[in-house]
Formats: sequence, C-alpha cells, structure tokens
Amino acid sequence: MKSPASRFSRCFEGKNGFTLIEMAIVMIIIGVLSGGGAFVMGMLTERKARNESIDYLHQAREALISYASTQGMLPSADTDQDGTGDGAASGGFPYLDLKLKPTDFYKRALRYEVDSSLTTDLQTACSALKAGLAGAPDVVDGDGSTTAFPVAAILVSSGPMDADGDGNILDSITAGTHQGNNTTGVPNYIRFPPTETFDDLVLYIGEHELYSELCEYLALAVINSSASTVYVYNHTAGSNLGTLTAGDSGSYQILSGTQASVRDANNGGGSPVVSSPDTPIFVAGRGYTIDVP
Ligand SMILES: [Ca+2]
Ligand SMILES: [Ca+2]
Ligand SMILES: [Ca+2]
Repeated sequence: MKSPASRFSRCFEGKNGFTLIEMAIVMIIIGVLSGGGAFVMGMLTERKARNESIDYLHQAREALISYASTQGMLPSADTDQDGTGDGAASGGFPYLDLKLKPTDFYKRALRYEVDSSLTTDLQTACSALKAGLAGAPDVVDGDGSTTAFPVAAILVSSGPMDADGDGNILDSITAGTHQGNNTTGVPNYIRFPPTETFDDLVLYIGEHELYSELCEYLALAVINSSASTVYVYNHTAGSNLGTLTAGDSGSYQILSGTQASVRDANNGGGSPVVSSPDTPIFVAGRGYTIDVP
C-alpha cells in the first residue's frame, strides 16, 4: 500500500517518469549554465574585438612607417572620409593611401594625427626630426608618463563604446595623474589601460624611431684650396650649406641622396667651380669629400 507522500509525489509525475520538481531543478541548472555560457561568450567576443582592433592598429602603424621609408614623408589625414589624405594634420586614417582596410573590428575608421612638418618631403621631415618635434600631436602615455610629449603620428581606435558618455565614441580622462582627450587631442591624446569610463586603443610613432627609419645623414667635407670664395649649395633642399673663403674648409651634415654643388655665387647662382669630383653631385654613403683646387 502506497504512503500518502508517495501518492502526492506521483500526482506531479511527468510522462517520462520525472517528477515536476525534478524537472524544475533540471531547468534551473540549464538556465544557470546557459546564462554563464552567454557571459563567457560575451567576454570572448569582447576580447576578440579588442585583439583584432589592436592588430589593425599595429598594421596601420607598420604601414605608416613603410610609407615614410618609401615616400620620405608621412601621409596627411583624411578629412572627407574617402580614405585618402587631404593635406590636413588631423582627421581620419588615410587607409587607401596605405592600402589597408577602412575600419577596425568595431567598423569604425581610426582617428589619425601627424606632425605637419612630416608630411612635406624628406628634407623637411628629417630637419624637423633632427631638431626634435615640438608641436602636436602630443600624448600622455599612461604606462608611465604623466607629462605629455610630442610624437610623429598617433592612431586612435574608439574601442567598443563611448565609455565616458560625452557623446563622442572617443574618450577622455579628465581627473587623476594621467589625463588626455582623444576626441580633440587637446592638450594631448592619452594611451591608457581600459577602465569603466575609458576604452580607446592608442598607438603612436615616436620621433626617434621615425628618424632612424627615415633619415640617414652623412658628413660632406669641402676643402677650398683655390684663391676664391666658393659657395656650397644643397639643390635637393634648395638651401645654402655654407660659404668658404680662399683656403677655408667646411663640413656639413646632409641627408644621403642629397644633390650638392660648389659654386662661384651664392644661393645656387653662378656656375659650379672646378672641383674633384665635379659638381653638382648626388652624395651618398658614409661620408664624402669635395676638393676645390
Ligand atoms: Ca580624403
Ligand atoms: Ca571609446
Ligand atoms: Ca567619449
């Protein structure tokens, strides 16, 4: 004879032999597992998005350095969203000039700013790099530096969202030891680990790295043994290197590949004087000497 409890339990028995109570427990376990699974999947997707956007930033950075090596300058920023530079220092990443895809994992174009002295030609770029950059873009690197410093170029991915809720997908940090504004770059950009109110991803090209990639200087020595004053001229840069009176000599730092001449008039005027070797001449290698007998 069945007990009252057993009869009660069988009242709730499902067609496969499980009681409704057992089925409810199974459903709760499935719910917990599927909820946790969704959470884990969300985390993995977020990590994949972040890693792929960081990969894209590195591709863009490498492409910029390669472009500078072949073109002697960095590209200007894209201000009309067609992927090509428009002569501006600040705007979108000119992905077509670099032959890269237009957007990061978040389907957004990168922000790009370049020091304007680096977008003209090799002579101008290397002169600026040799002297040390002084203007925008500046960056505070949250890995250690609280003081902003100028960089050759900077790339900013917005990350997944407008984390600081200011209406722009790029973010700012306005309090604490490391501060910056990636929307304007004023007074500086900021590279910083993600927080609840900052999720941008930033890479930059430092001036010394670009200098070593781009600018090979050599010493051009000119010995004036003649009885006249001669003028040393840089044709590539369109500027004077120096003036040597009779019996004088000089040494000039010039970029490898520069065309130079020794002349009988200033500012590239007059004619080349007799020298060994004859000028104008393209100067390359580790060092060079021109003798004026
Ligand atoms: Ca454009
Ligand atoms: Ca953001
Ligand atoms: Ca924002």
